[in-house]
Amino acid sequence: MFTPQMLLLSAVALLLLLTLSSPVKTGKCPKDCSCDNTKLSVVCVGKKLTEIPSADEITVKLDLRNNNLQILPRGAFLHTPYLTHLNLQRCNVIKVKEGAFHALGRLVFLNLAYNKIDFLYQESFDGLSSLKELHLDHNRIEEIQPGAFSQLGHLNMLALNHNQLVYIPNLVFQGLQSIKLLRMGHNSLNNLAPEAFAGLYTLSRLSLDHNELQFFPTQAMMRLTEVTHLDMSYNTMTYLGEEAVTMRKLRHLLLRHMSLQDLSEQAFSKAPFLSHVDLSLNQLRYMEPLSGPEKLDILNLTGNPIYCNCYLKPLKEWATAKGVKLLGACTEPPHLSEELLQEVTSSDLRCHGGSQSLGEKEEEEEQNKEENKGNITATAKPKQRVKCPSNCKCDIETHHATCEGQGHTKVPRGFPAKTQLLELRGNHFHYLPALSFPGTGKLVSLHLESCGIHEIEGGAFQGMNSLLYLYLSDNNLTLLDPKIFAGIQNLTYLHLEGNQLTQFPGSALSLLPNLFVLHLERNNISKLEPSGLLSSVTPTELSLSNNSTNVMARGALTSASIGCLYLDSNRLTEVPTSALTKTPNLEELSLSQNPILRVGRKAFQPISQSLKRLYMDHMGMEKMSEDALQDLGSALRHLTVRGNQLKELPDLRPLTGLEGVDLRDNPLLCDCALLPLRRWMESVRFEVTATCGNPPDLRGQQVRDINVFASCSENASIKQEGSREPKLSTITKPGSLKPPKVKTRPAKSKLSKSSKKRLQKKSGTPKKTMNKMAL
Ligand SMILES: *[C@@H]1O[C@H](CO)[C@@H](O)[C@H](O)[C@H]1NC(C)=O
Ligand SMILES: *[C@@H]1O[C@H](CO)[C@@H](O)[C@H](O)[C@H]1NC(C)=O
Ligand SMILES: *[C@@H]1O[C@H](CO)[C@@H](O)[C@H](O)[C@H]1NC(C)=O
Ligand SMILES: *[C@@H]1O[C@H](CO)[C@@H](O)[C@H](O)[C@H]1NC(C)=O
Ligand SMILES: *[C@@H]1O[C@H](CO)[C@@H](O)[C@H](O)[C@H]1NC(C)=O
Ligand SMILES: *[C@@H]1O[C@H](CO)[C@@H](O)[C@H](O)[C@H]1NC(C)=O
Ligand SMILES: *[C@@H]1O[C@H](CO)[C@@H](O)[C@H](O)[C@H]1NC(C)=O
Ligand SMILES: CC(=O)N[C@H]1CO[C@H](CO)[C@@H](O)[C@@H]1O
Repeated sequence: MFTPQMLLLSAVALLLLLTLSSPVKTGKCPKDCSCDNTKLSVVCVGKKLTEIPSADEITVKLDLRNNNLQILPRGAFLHTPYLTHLNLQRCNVIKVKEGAFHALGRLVFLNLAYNKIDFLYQESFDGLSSLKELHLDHNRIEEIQPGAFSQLGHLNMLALNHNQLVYIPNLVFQGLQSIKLLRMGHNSLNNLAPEAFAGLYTLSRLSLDHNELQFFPTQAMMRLTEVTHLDMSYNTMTYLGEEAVTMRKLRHLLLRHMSLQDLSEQAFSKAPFLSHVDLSLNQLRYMEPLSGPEKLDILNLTGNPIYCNCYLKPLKEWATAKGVKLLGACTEPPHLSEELLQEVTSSDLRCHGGSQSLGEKEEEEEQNKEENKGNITATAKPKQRVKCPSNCKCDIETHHATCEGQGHTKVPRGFPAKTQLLELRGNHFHYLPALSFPGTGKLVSLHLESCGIHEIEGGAFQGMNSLLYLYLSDNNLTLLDPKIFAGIQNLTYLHLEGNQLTQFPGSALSLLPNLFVLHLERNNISKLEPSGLLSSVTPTELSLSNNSTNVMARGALTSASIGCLYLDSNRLTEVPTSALTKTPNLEELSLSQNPILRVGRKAFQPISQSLKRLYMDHMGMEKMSEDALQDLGSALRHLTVRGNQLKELPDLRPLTGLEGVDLRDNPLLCDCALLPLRRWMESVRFEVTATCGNPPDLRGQQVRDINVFASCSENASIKQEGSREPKLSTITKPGSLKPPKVKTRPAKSKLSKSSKKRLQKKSGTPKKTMNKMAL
């Protein structure tokens, strides 16, 4: 009746029963391992272990690097359900069976790098519902079954680099709802299915370098709507066609060391936010100006065999006009060899026989020709013969003209027709009539700061079709004529800060459909109301800091485009929740330095899906409702409540997407009641800065550095009935914990000084990402 298999089965069952039912004693440490009961960590590194040691049930960190586990069976970690960190690097793992990680619902970090895994099953990672980081790099993965990651809804980082992937089928990454970083460099990818990246709505960084892609995988990449950084270097592409890169948020694109010989001038036309394009170490001999990206800062052409002749001239002029930094050097012709592209002047770029390229006909070109006769470096020569108004300077090479602080009382006339930047700050214009700037149709940037301007007639800027930047800061404007911006519909950046506007200039702004950034700081706007026509403008960044705004009416702001809103240093007394019901894409909000003493329930509910950075420092805030932030869920990345009067904090644990929290300078009482906060700080993988307010001898000290917790009863939070996890909400119940008993060493902060600094910087005041002047 009994077969050997059955015997074996019952033996296994018995063994399992024994293991499971054996009494769990605190302090028990598996053979060959070292245990730290303070940190609840068990370390068994390099012990030739062939099975998972049975660590204490309450173990939080388990380090099993350098062993010989080979196969991770189903339910391999059932006996350590509280694990948050598990390191299985270099364990000779060949197979991860489906369900291997069942029960590890608290695990946030799993390292399986440097093993021999070749296949990922559909359910390999089931159960890891809190996992944030998964390292699978340096394995032999050739295939991933769709659904392998479907349960990893909190995963931020997935490393699949240094494997043997050849092809990525459709929908492989479905379920990764919080993923931000995906590494797939150093594989053998030569093909990506069109829907390979479907569902990765939160991914911001992707690396696909060192693969064998021969074409830019346009279709697959189009699905990555949030990606800002993409590394495709070291692939085998030779050409980039029109609209090859169709990625609407991409800012940094690395295409180093490929075999690019040419690219369409429209290659990036569907990547409007590119600011850094690295095409270094390719085979490009020349390039056309790129159309599309309006905010390109750097174009890296280092290590390309660039031929610096007249065909490069459009690129050079475009770069100068747009403020694009061209990195790299000429290879040919010999007399320009190794000359930096940044330093070559437009007039150096000539074709054989001295002909001035491509049919330039404008007056100043003629002048240039004469001046440059027979002397390549003649651009340093004074340009007396250039047309330029008196008391002004006009530079033909850069297309800049300046009359800064020359006491002009009328706008000078007669600038070179190709002038792109006009600097007029610090004059005394007071009043600008209609058509104040004739013949400036090429102007891109106009500076009129501090000119005492108190009135501008409608149509003053008419004719400046190319204007993108207008600086009217620090003047005395109280009201804007509804037609003031007529004729400059391409304007993108408008500076009106430091005037005396008392109303939101909605009707004037309705003529600017392309406005991207609007500065209205330091005005005197006290009410924001729907009648102010805020909905007629569509900037992505709106700064209303340092006004005296005390009212923000329901529906005052209805704009799908607004992403950043700065309302700091105003007189708001509550979070303007109802004003934000129609701003579904708001990602950054600053309410710093408003007298908001209480933040109530669901204060951020209307923007809970989009809000990533929230600044509420120095408001005198005394109370934050327990569920003030809970709606924000996983979207919120940075939270600052520095410098308030908070004695208690709401539970921050539901904010699973956090990357930085600044709680400094609040009157937190640093005693055992704060242990749960300290525990949480240590359990999360980002910087939480908090300082003590009391008792007096600890005031100002970092919660992470103090050692009062050493003397707190260890069972305080661990042995609480029904919960083995630090409970943040117990902060609100000081005195519920007993005084010192067990002497233990305080855990040290694991972050290096530099990373602390970095994070402090990040979580300080709102970072104004507004664009610098591009010229
Ligand atoms: C430009 O490319 C070179 C060569 O790849 C590299 O060393 C350099 O760091 C790059 N610079 C920037 C700003 O991209
Ligand atoms: C070109 O002009 C520079 C000064 O502008 C002068 O030093 C140099 O000798 C000139 N070279 C020739 C070939 O004329
Ligand atoms: C400005 O906008 C108009 C249409 O609104 C467009 O035709 C024109 O090309 C733009 N000019 C520039 C320099 O972008
Ligand atoms: C005009 O504005 C400047 C700077 O904003 C300010 O210093 C000056 O007092 C203002 N003048 C009047 C008359 O309001
Ligand atoms: C702000 O506007 C109010 C009227 O709304 C006015 O009384 C006050 O003087 C203005 N303040 C400044 C600094 O212009
Ligand atoms: C707001 O005003 C304060 C105090 O006058 C100043 O320190 C701060 O820099 C101002 N902020 C902005 C954005 O203008
Ligand atoms: C911690 O454990 C000790 C003894 O085991 C017990 O006396 C004490 O009440 C416990 N403290 C809490 C807060 O449970
Ligand atoms: C010009 C002006 O009135 N500025 C005010 C903007 O709002 C801040 C905060 O209320 C005031 O301090 C400024 O005086």
